Amino acid sequence: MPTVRSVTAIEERFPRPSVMGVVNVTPDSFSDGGVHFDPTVAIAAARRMVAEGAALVDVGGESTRPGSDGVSVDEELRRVVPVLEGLAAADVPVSIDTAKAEVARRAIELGAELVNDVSALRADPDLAGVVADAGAYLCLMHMQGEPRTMQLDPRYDDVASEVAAFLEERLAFAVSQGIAEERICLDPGIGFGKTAQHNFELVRRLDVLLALGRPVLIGFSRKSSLGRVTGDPDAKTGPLSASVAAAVAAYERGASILRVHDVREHVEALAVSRAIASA
Ligand code: HH2
Repeated sequence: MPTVRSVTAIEERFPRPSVMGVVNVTPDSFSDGGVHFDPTVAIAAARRMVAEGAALVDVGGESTRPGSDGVSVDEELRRVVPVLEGLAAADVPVSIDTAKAEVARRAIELGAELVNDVSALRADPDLAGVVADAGAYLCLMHMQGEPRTMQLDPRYDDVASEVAAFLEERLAFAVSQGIAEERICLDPGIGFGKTAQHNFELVRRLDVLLALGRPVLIGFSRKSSLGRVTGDPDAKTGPLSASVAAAVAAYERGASILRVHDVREHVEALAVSRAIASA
């Protein structure tokens, strides 16, 4: 008889709303580049995020900001391994923001529970096997183009249905590779090959994505669309107030996991939204 592995569904492990704190161990991330480049600082920041109510922290060693080039496996490991070691010792729940199988494998060995792959299993043919073998959680994100050029001229006929169709196909692929569907969440990829209008429409029409039946993760925090809608047409980042508004709007339209840089403010705002919903 085949053995049936019991799996905790991602929505049980990270119930709505769960806040994912961003810890970029990079010199060049768009909003916090260099801030957490020292492992001691990154570990302290991650611990503070959990104390402020984050359900997990997302550790990334490669910037995917518009215009960025990739980094090598060795460099990415050099950046994230000391941080992952420190977080394992501190019992901090971790997600690894990587598209590389080798980085994911090492991170999972060091306790990472979730692999956050902005390439949705398109960049490294070995990544699906690493996630499947470990029984890790997985986030599949939509991106049009690649970081170096994705913001040059993004175009869609119908952004919500095209993003949903892409994620439906990547979800089927992940499941075909042995990853339990219950372990997977989906992300429309705010800012990844999208105009401000596309980003806002994706949140307004989140029901199209939710129809796929998987929890949705949204990362709108500090993104430039928020700076543009609040008055700066050349903004490279967005303010905290606008980030909180976008996260609450996404949550109220059904998002489960909110990926944010400023944990305390988002946890507090989401608590108000929840209180109103259940009053
Ligand atoms: N956004 C960024 C990076 N990883 N992962 C998911 N699932 N969703 C997102 O929206 C997302 C992501 C970009 O933001 P940040 O990590 O702050 O910057 P950088 O890529 O420059 O390190």
